[in-house]
Amino acid sequence: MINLLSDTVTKPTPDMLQSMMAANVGDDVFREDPTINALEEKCAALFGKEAGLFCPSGTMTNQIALKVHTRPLDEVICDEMSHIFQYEVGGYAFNSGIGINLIRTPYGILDAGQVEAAVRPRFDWLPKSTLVVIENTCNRGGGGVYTLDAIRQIQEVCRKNKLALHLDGARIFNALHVSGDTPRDIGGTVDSISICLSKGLGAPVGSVLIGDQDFIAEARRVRKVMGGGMRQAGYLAAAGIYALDHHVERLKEDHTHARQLAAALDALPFVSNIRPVQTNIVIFDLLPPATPAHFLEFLEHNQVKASAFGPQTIRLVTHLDVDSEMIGKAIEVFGRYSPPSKSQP
Ligand code: TLP
Repeated sequence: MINLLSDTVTKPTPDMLQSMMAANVGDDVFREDPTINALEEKCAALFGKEAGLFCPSGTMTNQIALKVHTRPLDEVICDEMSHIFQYEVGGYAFNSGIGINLIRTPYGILDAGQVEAAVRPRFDWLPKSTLVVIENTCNRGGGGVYTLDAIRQIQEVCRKNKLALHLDGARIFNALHVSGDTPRDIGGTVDSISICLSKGLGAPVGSVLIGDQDFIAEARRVRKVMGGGMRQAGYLAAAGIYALDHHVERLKEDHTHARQLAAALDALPFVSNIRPVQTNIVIFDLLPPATPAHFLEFLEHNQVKASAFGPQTIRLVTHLDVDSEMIGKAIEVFGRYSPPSKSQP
């Protein structure tokens, strides 16, 4: 099976498994897991932040960040395509009691002017803007990347209006490959970052939230109340350390594969509106009478998996368990697809 559902589907490599098995562990709720401590320090240092917190998922790191940066009745400003709005079960309202102020953009990349316009004036009858969340790369927008300059301008709006700035960096290393910026460049522009180890980096589990000491101290308490205080999870953190050491450079292969898929799709008559491909995500629309259900069934029948990402929309994601040969095969399968005739349901 050529699984292009998501970059979350990867299995640990034999070398990663070996480093997991060899991990030195302890009880992390007592902060006695040396491998988790090392991972948290490594992530924080890489981005020039003071501290880190290992969590089971990117949803949890984002939700903790929302909770720590805000108080009930506050409002978070973000793109309408943001993961925190689309795919976290409305957790901003449930966990933090906050509202959300959505900005609409073509590919999920905000500009400072839009953010400034969304900041609420201070009246008793309005929600209070206290936080901006940006997503780099933006998943639903097709894996698009922020320029450092664009983030710095948003940072300036936040500073002027006393707003915190959180980065959902589930795929931040994909973004850095394209922008050429360093982790420290990005770390200097935002208050907190959620870094996922279980996406393109290929670890089976885990995300790390980074920020300053006070922020992470409070985040640790919120992680506990969410049930995310783990014990000997150093076995999982070891996979994260391995991934950071061995799987960052190779992300550019995933980007090449995504571009190859997009170029092949562009030539097919039933495909339209391929979003600009910058990283490892390819999003496109199917022209009727082709439908996602029909297309995905054909793919599955031919050993290729992809997902529907809207009524006429498909998403493909490349990752370390998909090599060049598999990309070639997937392209060949796409080329053999024919949409149903109009009369067919
Ligand atoms: N995204 C998943 C789905 O939820 C859509 C995927 O397959 O891409 N931020 C971003 C930008 C994400 O794309 C995701 C996962 C998360 C956060 C949440 O991470 P997990 O799955 O670890 O909770």
